[in-house]
Amino acid sequence: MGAGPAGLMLSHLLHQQGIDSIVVEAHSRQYVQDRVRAGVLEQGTADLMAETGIGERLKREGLVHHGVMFRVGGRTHRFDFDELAGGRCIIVYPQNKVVADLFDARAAAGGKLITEAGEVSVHDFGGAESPGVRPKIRFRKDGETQEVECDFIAGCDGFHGVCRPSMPAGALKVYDRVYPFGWLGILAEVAPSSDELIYAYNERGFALLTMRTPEISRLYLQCKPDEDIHEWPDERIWSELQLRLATSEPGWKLAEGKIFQKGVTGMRSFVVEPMQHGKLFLAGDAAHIVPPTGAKGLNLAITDVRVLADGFSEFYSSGKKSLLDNYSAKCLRRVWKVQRFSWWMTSILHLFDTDNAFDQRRQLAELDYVTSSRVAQQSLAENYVGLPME
Ligand code: RFL
Ligand code: PHB
Repeated sequence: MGAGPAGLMLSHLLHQQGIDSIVVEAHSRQYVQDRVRAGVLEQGTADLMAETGIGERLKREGLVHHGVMFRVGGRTHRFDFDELAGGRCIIVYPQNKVVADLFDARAAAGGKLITEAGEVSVHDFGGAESPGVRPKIRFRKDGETQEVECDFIAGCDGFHGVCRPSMPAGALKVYDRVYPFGWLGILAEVAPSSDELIYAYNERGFALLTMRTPEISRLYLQCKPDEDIHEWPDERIWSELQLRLATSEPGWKLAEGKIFQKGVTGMRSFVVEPMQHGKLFLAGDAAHIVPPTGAKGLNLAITDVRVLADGFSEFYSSGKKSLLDNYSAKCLRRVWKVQRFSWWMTSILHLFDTDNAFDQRRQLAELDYVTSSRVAQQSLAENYVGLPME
C-alpha cells in the first residue's frame, strides 16, 4: 500500500527475491513524483540503491558530501565526516528522483502497480482470531470496486494513510510531540551558495541552506506552524534568509534567484508501537514521523522495508516467521535512536518561544559544546551519516 519510497522500495526488494507484490497507490505517478520532500540520502540508502541495480542515475547526478556546517551567531563550524565518521558520507539526491528511479525499475520488471485507487480500505489482516482468512485490499478504480487478496499487507501509505487507523482500537500505543514552529521551504533557480549544507542558528530563528542540483538551491526558514505563505512574498523570504544566514566571514554571500516553489511544513515527532498487527505491517511515515532537521524520514522508511523484505524472504524460502515476528521490535530500536537524534537536532537549532533565560543559555552552551568537543562532533557525525542497521 502506497507508492512512496517505502512501498516502491519494498516491492523492488521483494521482486529481487522472487516474491510477487502489488502496489496500490491513491494518487498518480506524476503526483507522487512531483511532491517536494527530502533531499539527503544516508550512504546506506544510496548503497542499497546501487546494490539493487537502481543506482545509475544516482551515481551520475548525486552530490556526495563529506561534511555539513553549523553557523551559530554568524560563525561557521564544519563537521568533517572523513575525520569524524570514518569516511562515511551523505548524498544529496532528491526524493523525486529516488521515487522516479523506483517507478522505472518496477515498470521495467513488469511490476504490478495500481495508481489513482480511490476509497482504499484494508480487511481481514486480523490476528490469531482469524486463521485461514486472507487479508484483502479494496479500492475503486475506473468506476468499479476491486479487491486484491494477499498473504500480507505492508502499510506504506504515509502519515495520512488508511492502514494505521485501520488497526483495532487499543492495538497501538501512540507517542507524539508537536513542535511550536514549522519550516517555510523554497526552491530557487540559483547555484547553491555553499558546496555543503549550512544549518544556521540565529536570534531571528533557524535557517537551512541545502540544494537539489548544482543549479538549484533549496532553503528553509523556521516559521509559525500555521504560517500563511501568502504573507511571504519572495523579497521577504530572501531578506529573512540573508539575515539568518549572515556571516562576517570574508568572501561569503547568499546568492538570490527566482523562487519557483514554496510551502510550509509543520514539525512533529510521532511513533506507534508496535509496527505490526496480524498480517498488516506498518513501514515508513505510516508508523513514524521525524522533524526534518536530521534529514532522516526517507532514510528511516528505507531501513524499515529492508527489515521487512528480509522477513518476507525468510518466510517464503523456509516457512519460518522469526524475522517477521521480530520486525517491529527490530525496527523500533533503530527508530527511537533516530527519533532521539532528530529531536535533538531540532531542539538545539530552533528558537523556542520561551522567556526562560536559563533554557536559552543552556541551548547556546549545547551549540558551543557540539561545535568544540571532538566526542560530541563524532556523535553528531555518526548519527547524521546514518546509524548501522543492527
Ligand atoms: P510517503 O512518501 O508519504 O508515501 C506514502 C504513499 O502512500 C500514498 N497513500 C495511499 N495509497 C493508497 N491508499 C491510501 N489510502 C493512501 N494514502 C496515502 C501516498 O499518496 C504516498 O504516495 O511515505 P513513505 O514512503 O513512508 O516515505 C517517507 C518519506 O516520504 C518522508 O519521511 C520524507 O520525505 C521526510 N523528509 C526527509 N527525509 C529524509 O530522509 N531526508 C530529508 O532530507 C528529508 N527532508 C522530508 C524532508 C519531509 C519534508 N516534508 C514536506 C514532510 C523535508 C521536508 C520539507
Ligand atoms: C533538504 O535538502 O530538503 C533537506 C536537507 C537537510 C534537512 C532537511 C531537508 O535536514
